[in-house]
Amino acid sequence: MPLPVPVLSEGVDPAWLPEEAFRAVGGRRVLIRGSGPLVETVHAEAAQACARFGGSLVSDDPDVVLESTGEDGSEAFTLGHRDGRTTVTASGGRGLLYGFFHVVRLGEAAFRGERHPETHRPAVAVRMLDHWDNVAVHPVMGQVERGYAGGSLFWADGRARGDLERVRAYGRLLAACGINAVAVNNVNVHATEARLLTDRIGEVTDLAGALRPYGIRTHLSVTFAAPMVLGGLETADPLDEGVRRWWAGATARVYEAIPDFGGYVVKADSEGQPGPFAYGRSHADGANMLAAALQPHGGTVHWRAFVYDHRQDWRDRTTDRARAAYDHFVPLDGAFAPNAVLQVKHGPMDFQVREPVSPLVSAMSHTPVAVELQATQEYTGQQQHVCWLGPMWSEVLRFGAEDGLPFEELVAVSNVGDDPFWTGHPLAQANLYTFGRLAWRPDADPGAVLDEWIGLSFPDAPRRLAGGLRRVLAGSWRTYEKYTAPLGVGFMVQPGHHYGPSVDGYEYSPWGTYHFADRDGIGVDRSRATGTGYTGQYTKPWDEVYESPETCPDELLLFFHHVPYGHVLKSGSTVIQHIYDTHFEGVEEVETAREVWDSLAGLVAPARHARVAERYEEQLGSAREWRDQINSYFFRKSGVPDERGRTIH
Ligand code: GCW
Repeated sequence: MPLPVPVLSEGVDPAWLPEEAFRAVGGRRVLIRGSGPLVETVHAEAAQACARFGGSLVSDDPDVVLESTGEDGSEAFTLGHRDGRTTVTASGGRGLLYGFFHVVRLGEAAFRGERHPETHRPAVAVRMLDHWDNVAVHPVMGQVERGYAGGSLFWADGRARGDLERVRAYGRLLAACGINAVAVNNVNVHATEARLLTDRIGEVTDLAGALRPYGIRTHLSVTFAAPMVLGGLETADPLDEGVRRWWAGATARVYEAIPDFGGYVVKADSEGQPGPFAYGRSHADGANMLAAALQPHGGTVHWRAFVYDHRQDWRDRTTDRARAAYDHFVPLDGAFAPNAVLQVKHGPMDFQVREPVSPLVSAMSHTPVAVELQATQEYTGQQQHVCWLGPMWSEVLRFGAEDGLPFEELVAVSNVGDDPFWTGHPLAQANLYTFGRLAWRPDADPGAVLDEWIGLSFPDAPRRLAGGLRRVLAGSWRTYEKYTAPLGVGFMVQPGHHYGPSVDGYEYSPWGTYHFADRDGIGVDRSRATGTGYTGQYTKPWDEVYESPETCPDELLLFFHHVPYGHVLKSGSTVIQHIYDTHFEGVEEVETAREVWDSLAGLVAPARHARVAERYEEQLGSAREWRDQINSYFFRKSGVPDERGRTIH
């Protein structure tokens, strides 16, 4: 018996799968061929859609044929439409599932005109979400580290949620946007969470069972010190035989419980997490030990490259945090096992609103690389501000991809929690959806993905609603960039929680994130000629482009160079005038967006409208705070007045 389609409890938002999204397919005669668990999922989906919209599952004369010809793991499907019949063919249930949701996305368009058979397949095989969820509520970080959408979807009351219906519904949403892997706990692995690997694996098994029918593999973050903290060994040295045996045994037991387990995610020697350095071993030694334990079972270790000195002396100008990941890992290229994937944050620092693409992404030609994006809006407004990240991610994913993708997998830090809207801010759902779609097709036009999200989430939206949603979302990332830290310099956030402005919040801290503003100028000199040499980590042409302030793109100028306030940008404006102008504009853009949103009242469900309206109030107040603090700070430092004489405090 196929499992029924998950039911959302009262008040939980259907996100991009409202019932009406299934109208086109559900009103037709649907023939399903093939067998296997994911074919059964498609069967259940189609049956429910038909029951709702008057179609039927038939054995002859169908309008649409959904056919799986085998039981392989391929995710590809072929879609065609001929002589009034739509066909979706796949060589296994996974492909059929994605084909089914593709038909849902197309709606009536799937059933019109002639469509030559077209084959769709994902550009990368692993499209993963990392949840920074803690099982036990952490005294500082709460239940979800950097989570802005309530508690965890997976963990409640100190254990895996008993009622897994919501987790099943989550799996369904993820499948419908193309995501196929989830890591269920925080990469900072605390004492309770460490045990998920061993005596508490049963809870992970339950979650994996809930996600599996929608083609999602479950991964686990583990602590490098597990042999000591869980196994009672005296060392976690990756070259120690006892340690290797311990990992092999623990991993074999995980696979007894979860045969399709995806593997481990590891944050080692990073921000206080244990790692191989303690034993004089390299990160390849560490990753390969886990890779060896996983290899017989077909699992992967995702080894994070976020390794840097977080106890830096701000007086030390020779250390540049931006260099760290490359400096640590490039010498190890070629030394990693084939099932060790290096997981690299998209920028060299830490998920700022604007960073260059990390040079490490394309420097590891003999190592599988996963690029890590951050859907949770840690530095981009914490799901209080509207900040649709599609255009930023698209720039990142296209960078260096002219002759093929420089990475093998894509990961995003999840922005989801147990909030009824899933993402706290209802419009932040667009980020999750966009991540899934761009992971499937990194060269997709993000604007088209946004339209797709609008079409699914707001079926039958009148033109004014669709246009309004597009207006408030499409430019929201650039708006956010305008009123926060300027020209790629980053940070300037309040320490700790990272919300709201504090220009010097990190300036004299050990975290390695400085802007170096003085009375004459601002920015970090990362040139080879006079700075930290970071530009030398890029290949042509970027090593040259970024090296000189004349060729460096405006939006990254202060990331790469320290320049006087009077420096003239390519835009023709000076740095100081640019700071003033963008900060005034950014706030004006939020004011306009809020008005647009207000004008949509009546077209959007009241609860959703109200939630967004509330958050616009917060966003506007916060944006004004950013504008005034940044403008005043730089006016006071530089003494240069605003050309246009606007109020600066
Ligand atoms: O962005 C920083 C966050 C930490 C996070 C870390 C990481 C999970 O402030 O909360 O820890 O990055 O990516 O490991």
